[in-house]
Amino acid sequence: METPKKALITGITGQDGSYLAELLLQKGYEVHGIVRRSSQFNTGRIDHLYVDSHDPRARLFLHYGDLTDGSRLVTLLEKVQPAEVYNLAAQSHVRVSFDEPEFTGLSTGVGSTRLLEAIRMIGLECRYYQASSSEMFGATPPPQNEATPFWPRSPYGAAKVYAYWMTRNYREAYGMFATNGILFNHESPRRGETFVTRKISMAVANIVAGKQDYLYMGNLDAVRDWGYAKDYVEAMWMMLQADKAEDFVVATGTAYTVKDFLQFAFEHVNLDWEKYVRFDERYLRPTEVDSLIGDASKARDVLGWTPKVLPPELAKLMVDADMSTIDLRTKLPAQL
Ligand code: NAP
Ligand code: F7E
Repeated sequence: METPKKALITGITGQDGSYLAELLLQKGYEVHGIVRRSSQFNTGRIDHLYVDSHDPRARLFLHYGDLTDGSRLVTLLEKVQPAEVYNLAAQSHVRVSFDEPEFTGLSTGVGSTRLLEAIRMIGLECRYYQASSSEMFGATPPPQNEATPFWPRSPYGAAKVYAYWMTRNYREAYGMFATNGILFNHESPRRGETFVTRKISMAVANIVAGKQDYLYMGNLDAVRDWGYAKDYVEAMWMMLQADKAEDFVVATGTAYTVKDFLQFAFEHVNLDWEKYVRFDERYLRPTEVDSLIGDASKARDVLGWTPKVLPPELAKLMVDADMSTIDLRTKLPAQL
């Protein structure tokens, strides 16, 4: 039997990590994931993939680790010897990054350098994917592509710009196969509950079930290019199969406001969003990113990647998923 290819995913417990693990397992990989130790299990998004490691069929293996702990990254890489490393771990919430700028820099920014340096130190021959973000474009007007200058508007965006350049630097300085996927917003039923699309889809489900009266929100005029996370992890994998390491924008090219998304989600259950949504300045950011609309023609032309799900359908599938699990939730999410 052929030895399976090994991949290591940081951030495997997150939205993208869980879809990527699914994809790689389907493709026959042996998947290793780094999990942070917490006082409660934090593996809810990947539990359905887990087979006890004593079982000979097990192909998903989890290891404790943290991007702020460089020596652990060295020992893990040495032990696992992955052919592909996907660095998805980050403090990924833009609003929270204003509250925790230092931690965001240490994990989202310097964490990437720790991983790249660990790979270099042990001389591991592997392909490296860095989860870069459209937030790096910040205030630069759309459409944004690989040549668009960065103008980050948050500690999160600034940390991602640093990680982007470190990835390029390791590629140019040491000849590493290190690539940046510059992904625009992507969502799913597994999206964290405090990101805007999921906050909306959960609120719709809660309102229909009579568990919530109002939805408190911030800036409804921001324009985003929302895609489906399941489509986007395929682009990550394609980037590491390419002939050479390059950077790629991944986006749908569509532009909708937060108001539009509210309308798609509420209309799906025949409700008028304006009757339920109220303003709370807590959800405003000190500096906002007004408009992100990606031009992913390079990913289409070089990798053959195209998105399958676009925002109106995305809103509906997220609402449907939250409606179908509403009875399993015992309490409302905190309005963070
Ligand atoms: P997510 O759901 O917030 O998941 C983040 C993951 O990182 C979680 O597994 C989290 O672990 C882990 N993590 C956080 N800090 C860590 C640390 N110090 N050490 C180790 N692990 C740590 O994010 P996502 O939406 O899947 O996004 C994946 C990546 O793509 C992130 O880097 C994000 O910044 C980037 N990105 C996302 C989007 C998007 O629209 N989703 C767009 C562009 C780029 P816990 O489960 O323990 O918290
Ligand atoms: O906000 C506005 C908010 O938090 C989208 C991350 O995955 O994508 C994500 O960052 C917009 C913003 O995502 C609320 O002001 C209004 O304009 O869902 P979000 P984000 O900040 O775009 C990028 C590409 C990443 O890389 C990040 O990791 O919605 N908005 N009212 C609100 N946002 C939230 N969260 N909550 C509100 O109540």
